[in-house]
Amino acid sequence: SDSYDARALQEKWQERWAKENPFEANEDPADERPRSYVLDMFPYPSGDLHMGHAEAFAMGDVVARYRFQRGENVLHPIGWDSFGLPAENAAIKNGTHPAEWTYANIEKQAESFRQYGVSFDWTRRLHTSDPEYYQWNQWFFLRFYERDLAYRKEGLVNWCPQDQTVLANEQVVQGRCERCHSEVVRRSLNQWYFRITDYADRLLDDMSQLEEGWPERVLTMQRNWIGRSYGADIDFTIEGRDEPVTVYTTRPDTLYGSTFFVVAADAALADELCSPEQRAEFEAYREQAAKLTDIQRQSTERTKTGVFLGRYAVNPASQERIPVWAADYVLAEYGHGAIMAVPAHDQRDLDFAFQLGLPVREVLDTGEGNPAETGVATTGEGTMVNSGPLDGLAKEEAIRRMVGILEEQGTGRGAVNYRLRDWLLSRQRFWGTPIPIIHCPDCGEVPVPDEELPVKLPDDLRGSDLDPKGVSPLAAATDWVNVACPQCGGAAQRDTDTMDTFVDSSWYPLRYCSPNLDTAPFDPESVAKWGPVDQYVGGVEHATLHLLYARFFTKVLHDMGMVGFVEPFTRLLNQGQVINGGRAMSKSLGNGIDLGEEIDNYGVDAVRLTMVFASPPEDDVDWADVSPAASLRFLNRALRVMTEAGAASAPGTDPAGGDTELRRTTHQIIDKVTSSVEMQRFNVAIARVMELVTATRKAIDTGCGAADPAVREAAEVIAVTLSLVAPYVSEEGWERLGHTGSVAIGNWRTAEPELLVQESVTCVVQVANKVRDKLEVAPDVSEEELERRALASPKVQGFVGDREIRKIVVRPPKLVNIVVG
Ligand code: ANZ
Ligand code: ZN
Repeated sequence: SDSYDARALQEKWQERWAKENPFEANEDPADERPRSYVLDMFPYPSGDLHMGHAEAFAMGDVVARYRFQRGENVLHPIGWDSFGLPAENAAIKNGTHPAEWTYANIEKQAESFRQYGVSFDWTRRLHTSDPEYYQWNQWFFLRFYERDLAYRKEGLVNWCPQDQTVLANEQVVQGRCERCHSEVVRRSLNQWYFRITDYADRLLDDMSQLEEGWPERVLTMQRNWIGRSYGADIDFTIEGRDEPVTVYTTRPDTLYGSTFFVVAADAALADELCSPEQRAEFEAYREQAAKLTDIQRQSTERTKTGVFLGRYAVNPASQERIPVWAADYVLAEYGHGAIMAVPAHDQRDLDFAFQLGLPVREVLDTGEGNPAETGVATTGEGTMVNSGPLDGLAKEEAIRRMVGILEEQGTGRGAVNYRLRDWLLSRQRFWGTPIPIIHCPDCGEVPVPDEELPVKLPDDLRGSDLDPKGVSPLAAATDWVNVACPQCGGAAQRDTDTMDTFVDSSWYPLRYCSPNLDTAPFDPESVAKWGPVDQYVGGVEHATLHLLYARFFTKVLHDMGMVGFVEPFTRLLNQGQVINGGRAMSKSLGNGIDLGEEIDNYGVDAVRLTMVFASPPEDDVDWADVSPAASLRFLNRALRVMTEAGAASAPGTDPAGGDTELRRTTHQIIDKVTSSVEMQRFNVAIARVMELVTATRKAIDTGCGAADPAVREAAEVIAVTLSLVAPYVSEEGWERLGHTGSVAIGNWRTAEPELLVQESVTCVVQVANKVRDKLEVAPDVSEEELERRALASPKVQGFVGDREIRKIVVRPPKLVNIVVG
């Protein structure tokens, strides 16, 4: 066929780029181009690149290449998020060290990225599993520890029975492990945490800086995840207990409607409050409840259950005695682990009351019927009833009044509550950053001194040494574990847990600014020049994981005086997924598409073009609905146009005298492609380039002919705009057009305003009643614009000379008459 040889083009240009490194960010302070930082979420080296990578990196590359074309000094680095479980599981299976699998996959992916033609600065490459990198995770941990932002506590944690490790709340998705999808169970363990809750308010409030640049749905997910609510803490006296028990409520106005009190069944408080008569029943219930997963516990479908604890609490407003129950629908780790139940106005409480025959008292009349009769709790606006001093008030006023009363009595106070929990950091697995703490029988927790970092992973564990056992495999490496206490010199032991790998990804954008620095995690001056990231590109699955953690880290580093900004990512683009036949690709469905095969069949450019052209970047690409073969045909057409134009004229030809119609089309397309790329409608931009190819073909065949300067201009614009998605064909076309350097840098064109005029009208300009010039203007040109253009005309200026202008008659769009003295 007459198709270009994609493989040959790829080899040719890869070699050229490897030699010339056109995408290296420039650190020279004399370089005055505006700097920008474009970052794709770095990959996990799970195997070779797949279709998902191909899509994400094609989108990120459009952004980066556009900025290169606009003449910016772009930082577009690449590295690997190379710690984590899959490497460890592969090592167990193969009897090897996780490093072998990890670094082999990294090499594979690096090679594939080069082939894929992504505009990376390869000189800044990093791998988080290198000690040169992870030593700084340890250094940060120690700084956090000094600031009381890292601490260890015993508590109920999420445990993945499959992966045999704890998980952060963020890694539990609908009650299942984010990685292996096993149902998560609860265990009580002594674990390390980062105190992210100290930053809850700032994580919420600083989102005002992200409203322009981040997708609304990600902001909403973060807001809900942090879950700030305003309400009150109310102290209930418990009969027979000295200390009152505090509950958190968002509805202090409903206090008179609280007809019973519920403690989380798995909280220590339930055990403490249980009377001897109820003990047996309670313990049976608790055992039953412990078997449930979080999914089951939180299900609204499930019939509510609970057990009376044989005790009474006293409502601080009404002084009424109310029974204390234990139930599993109240969560031990939220609020204070106990609630005042208001069945009339909270559906969960109402279901419980109906189930267990407890009284329901309406305290806010909403006109929607009494919940005691309808079984539907009312939550809207209305008038307070059955509430002593609150009667007759509206809800908001009643909330304020009740908080006032409680504060006066000293039995309650306004309070803010968050859903966000501290970040559980420890993992009981091997392939991660060792926690730099030494446990000494005499001195307790002792930080590893900075000068002893990194605490490197031992390299003699492999295969079955890494079998998950519920404790870290590091515990078995006794040579590694047993050390002298840095404080007293006595026998002590290293902490054997490793850090959550989300620590690694929380600060890698900063590391790229000075990737080889060995005296600090990054150079603050360099970060000040490049940071924050202008455009971040990656999947929405990180909305409450990586993105929340990276924001937290940035704020802490800001407080430590290391970075000048508080938000790491100014703009965020979430690309969609590549699916096939309407379904996510999966082994079990057998609908996987192999990226390597697609590239072999159609070439890199056609695959990239197909990804970007399929839909707006946020949408999924269904590979069953697209045609890489059609993309390839288009690229062939484009290359032929560039080739023919190149053969017919030389670079530097002035387009001014060229075919006007084609020139108009070209400049309108420049304008539309530019605005489409800026609005991240990359698919629309490509559609416009396709139109330009068609118009240029037509001009060559049946119009002005290949040698017309307008054809060269159009062909060059095709090469430049196409370079955002099809780097090989556009480099080749650019070369055939007679250029020597890379097409990719600083070649973007700006549309000439005159040529953007839709349909132009010829305007006659007279000087002293004689026609002296003709202007092409828009039909709706304004008086001022027309006058300005007439006076700017060199011909008109020549005839006016130094005579005085007496009067200018402007009749848009057709006539300007200049009366001179
Ligand atoms: C009384 C009440 C009356 C409530 C009413 C709601 C409506 P958010 O907004 O999510 O913060 N609650 C408090 N601690 C709880 C726990 N540990 N487990 C389960 N539920 C708990 O929710 C706050 C509300 O959730 C609180 O306000 C409390 O119920 C419940 F008409 O108190 B409310
Ligand atoms: Zn000691």
